[in-house]
Amino acid sequence: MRHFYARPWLLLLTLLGFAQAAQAQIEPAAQYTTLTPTQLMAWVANGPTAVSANVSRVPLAVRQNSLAPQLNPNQSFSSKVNWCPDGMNNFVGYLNEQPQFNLYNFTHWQYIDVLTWFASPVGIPCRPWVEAAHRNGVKVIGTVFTDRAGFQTLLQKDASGNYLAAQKLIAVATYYGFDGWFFNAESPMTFAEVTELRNLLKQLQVLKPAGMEMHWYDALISSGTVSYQNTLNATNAPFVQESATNTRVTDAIFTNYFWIYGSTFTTAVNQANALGRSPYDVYTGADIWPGRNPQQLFPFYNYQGTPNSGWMDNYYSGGNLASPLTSLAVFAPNITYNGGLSSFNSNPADYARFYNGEVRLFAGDDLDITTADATGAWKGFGHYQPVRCAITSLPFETNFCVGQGKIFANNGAVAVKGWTDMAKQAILPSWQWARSGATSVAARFDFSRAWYGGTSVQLSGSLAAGASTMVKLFQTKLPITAATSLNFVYKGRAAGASSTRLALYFSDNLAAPEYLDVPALADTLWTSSTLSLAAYANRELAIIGVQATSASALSAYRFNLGKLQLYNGAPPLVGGIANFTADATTVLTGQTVTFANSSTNADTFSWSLPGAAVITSTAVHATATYLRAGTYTVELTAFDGAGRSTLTRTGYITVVTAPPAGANTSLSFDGVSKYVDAGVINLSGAAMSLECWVKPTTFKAASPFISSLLGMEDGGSNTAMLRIGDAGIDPSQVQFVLQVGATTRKVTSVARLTAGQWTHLAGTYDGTSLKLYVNGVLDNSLAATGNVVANAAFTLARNYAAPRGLDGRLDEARAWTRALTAAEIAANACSVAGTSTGLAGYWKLNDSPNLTTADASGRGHTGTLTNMGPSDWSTDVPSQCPTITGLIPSHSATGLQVQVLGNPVPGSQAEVAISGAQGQPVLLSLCNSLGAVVWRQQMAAGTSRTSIALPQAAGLYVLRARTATQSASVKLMRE
Ligand SMILES: [Ca+2]
Ligand SMILES: [Ca+2]
Repeated sequence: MRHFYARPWLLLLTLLGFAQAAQAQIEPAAQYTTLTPTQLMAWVANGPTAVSANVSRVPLAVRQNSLAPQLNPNQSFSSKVNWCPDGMNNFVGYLNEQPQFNLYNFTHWQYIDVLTWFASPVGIPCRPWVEAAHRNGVKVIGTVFTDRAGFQTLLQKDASGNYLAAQKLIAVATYYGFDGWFFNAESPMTFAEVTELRNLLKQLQVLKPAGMEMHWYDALISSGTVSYQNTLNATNAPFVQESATNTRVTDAIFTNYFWIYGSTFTTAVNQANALGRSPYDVYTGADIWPGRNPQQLFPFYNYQGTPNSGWMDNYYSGGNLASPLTSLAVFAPNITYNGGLSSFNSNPADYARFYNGEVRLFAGDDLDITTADATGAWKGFGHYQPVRCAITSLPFETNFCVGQGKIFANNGAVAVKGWTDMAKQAILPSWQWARSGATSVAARFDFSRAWYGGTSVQLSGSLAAGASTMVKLFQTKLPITAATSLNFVYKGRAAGASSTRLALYFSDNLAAPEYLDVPALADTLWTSSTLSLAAYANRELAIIGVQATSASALSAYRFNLGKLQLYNGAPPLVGGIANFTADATTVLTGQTVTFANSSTNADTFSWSLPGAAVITSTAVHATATYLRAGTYTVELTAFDGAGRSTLTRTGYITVVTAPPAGANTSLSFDGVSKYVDAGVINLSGAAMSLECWVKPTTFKAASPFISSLLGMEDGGSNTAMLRIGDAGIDPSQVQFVLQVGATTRKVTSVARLTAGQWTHLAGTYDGTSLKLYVNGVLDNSLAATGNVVANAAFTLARNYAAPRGLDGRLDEARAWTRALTAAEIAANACSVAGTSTGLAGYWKLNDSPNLTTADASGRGHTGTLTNMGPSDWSTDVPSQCPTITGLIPSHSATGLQVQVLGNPVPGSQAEVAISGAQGQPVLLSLCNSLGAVVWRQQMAAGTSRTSIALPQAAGLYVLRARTATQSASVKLMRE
């Protein structure tokens, strides 16, 4: 989205810049939460880019809003709020709990209606945020933010004139459980193209399920020109409603930010009325990023010399908060995280300033939502907007967890660890913080004390004799019955006599709350108290608060509320949500998988592990071992006294058979974390070459669009590598990058690689030019003279930074200190002699199941598999090298071998590999430790793999294999 004084696309650059600023690494599971337009067009629910772990399981809560219980009842719910942090996938693009406290967070859902998950080209919201939003009744919409070529891809139609992208966008949102799309088109198109785009949007209106919303950003006009209107007018109206046919095109428009005066709003309201649409379908945009646009939040920012923190007043007719003119869109509110209001993004210890910044957005410069801020000060969005209410039925429970913390408490038992998981965010207080009475007691989230999760709510300070402080926490709409009880968990201390009371405000008498005494405070353990609300039957509970009072002067008072629960009848078993991850999702037969249980509000667990050696477990963190290759489903039921929640991860674990030792293999990388580190290699000098085979699985869809293959890039001047993709080229084009003298030279292939296809690549430098060969044929070259500068750590499948990894396979990687000739490259793609002249490092990648790979050049540059496991060895090798494939397993020529896969054996069956039988049948026999044969079977000639049934008794056995001419044996440990 555009900024004042900025060129189109600046926002995209900003967004990409944040990827480095936030230093957030997208976890592997989230790699398809952004898609290219091409990937979107190919998306299917059972395809490789559909991520089941990203499916939200929380339905959108229904809100019931009331003005009377607001701090200021003279407000309006007509004006909606679209909240649009800049670059969501860079801050919070995670599907699971992260071992990091200082990720971006949001704790004011009650003031917004829609969260735009702003990411590109096609940004899919991440489940934990969707689930947190939905619990609060907030919709989350994904983003389509691409260039002309991207939109051209999306405009493909079938023979009947149906836009395939419209179907795909609905299918993606439906599959993942989010609520629509935000369209950001900021590169010019032809009139014909932009007309097609409007037709696609119209088709989305027909296809979308009830409740889904499509928002349009004010950039293109109907001619196809980019021309920001900063309001809704006749020029951009055709993207909202087509007046000639009275056809709905989108549900809302998010206008650009370059407006100052009230006429912006008059124009928008008149245009919406003329279209027969609500003025609240217009979200007048505010870009609150410092120093960029007119809508600055705080008085220390000026616009053209004038403090402008009162710009929000323009949204209301005559300044009357009951009469909003349009809705509101807020861009870049992550100002609190990486815009200078805190250094939380780089320093976890700075959390208080981050959370204060979030409070300041909504409560104003005085950080107090109950008070009017000084003239010229920022008043806070909460001054203008009432709190929405999703607390409308019993049971209601909260543990005040903000979804991250520096501790994790499980029913008061504290583990010290930094963590973030928005899916664990509780329903948070409606006001932060609505305090009245004595100001010497403050309310805040306490990150050091929690009953469950990372935080509790704390009231602390001092009180003068007879003084009291009231803190309103929740605005609710809860029907109380004779069977309703309130349970709360608390701790605290007071240096003297004090009284803490819960305050219940009912809709029929909002002026006078009913008070419930909190039993005496104790600071050692959390106390749980339950109170009957039968006395208030048939009344509607509108506000829940807490009050601190003291008859005598009190210097040190603290009250922590860790849990609050209202329910009818027996206490509900609320909130257990099963969740888990595996330490590896692709493993070998016999390898143990450990499941990390990240369920919330649960204390007992039942695992179902079909296909594993042991198929059930009640451990918190279960382990499983699989004896046969295949894909396996894992199911966890988390109990909170009784069964509450089951999570089934279908086909979650892939079990593969290890390639036999010595087989010709390749290595599989994930594009995110896996690579091989071969240590420092010196390739500096007059000439050099790099070679490898590569089979990409996917190409990079996000900046910097690089998939590294082999070589070095240390951030200084040492640079020598083959990679795929770079800024300004297609992510499937190959690049040979080399530091020659003082200059970094790049030669890019004309050819584009094909995913799923093996290709041989070679880059050479001979002192006069860089040459790039694809499948042995010279593809491109670049003149250069000087000496190569390349003496640094040499890696396979990664350089410089983790996001530059290869998602795919590598084989036959070589580094040379001389320029190979075209004839050599063409002749030696599949193998060279380790003693070849100038060979500086040579990884045949034939080292299954080791976690190192030998340097066949004899120079000792053994590669270390990093973030990898034995299941990353693959027998998928270049089919262009058949003779090599056949020759490598040298063991078969040397004699009979028998191997137990996964030893010790945890179950009743063992998987056995046989090699070297030279075409003869094999007699397998199993002896116990006393030498008695307990099992015996003849294997047909050619058998290389079999399962054998083991006796009940654990212990040591000996497995013998025998042919007419050979015998071999191996010890087998039965667990
Ligand atoms: Ca205020
Ligand atoms: Ca190999």
